[in-house]
Amino acid sequence: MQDDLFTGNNQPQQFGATAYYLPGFVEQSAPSIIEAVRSCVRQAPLRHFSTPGGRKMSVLSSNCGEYGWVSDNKGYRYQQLDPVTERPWPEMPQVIKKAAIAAAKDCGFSQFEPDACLINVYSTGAAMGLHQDKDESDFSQPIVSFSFGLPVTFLWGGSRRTTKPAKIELKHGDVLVWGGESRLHFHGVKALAEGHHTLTSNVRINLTLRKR
Ligand SMILES: O=C(O)CCC(=O)C(=O)O
Ligand SMILES: [Mn+2]
Repeated sequence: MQDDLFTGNNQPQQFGATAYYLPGFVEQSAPSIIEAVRSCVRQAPLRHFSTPGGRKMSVLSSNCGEYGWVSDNKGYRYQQLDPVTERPWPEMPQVIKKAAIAAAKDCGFSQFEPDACLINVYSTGAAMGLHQDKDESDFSQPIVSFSFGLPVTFLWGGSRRTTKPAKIELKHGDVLVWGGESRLHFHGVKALAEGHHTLTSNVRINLTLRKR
């Protein structure tokens, strides 16, 4: 049974008021999740989004699910059609959706209904600056974030940009869940260091699951 793939017996480690680290939660299901991601990006190709300010993001992105997060000179938003293919985003693979719901539940968010999964692929040097996830309409829904492949330093800030962030070393198969009063905390990732991973080669894959 699919659910047996989730190592849900690891106790979540709290790193914020309602923010949790689940080491290795998706390690066993990683091969099937990564295969599902490959299928998605064959249908909706990876691309560098531009920020509203006109800067190209260093990470390569795509989406699966009913809605996809996009960014261009008109702003950040969710939309049902991929602006590149002008088609709906690929359906969210069940192996991804089920793992995210299970992770959220383990952290006390039993009503998580993800309808958007942002796929981020980091190559050497790619990073994400401190930001808040605030393009969603219902902040009572948490954020669930999967890491695969190369390790990276995740930055966990406060509710203001000026708070010095804490560092969390994320490795293959780790999951972060944050919601409730931690939902709008600033976060980001440091530049990816060069390396090799058997399942992802020279990149890190992040999946960020949210309800739009
Ligand atoms: O890559 C990560 O771990 C974080 C990604 C993220 O915060 C985002 O896409 O909003
Ligand atoms: Mn984010």
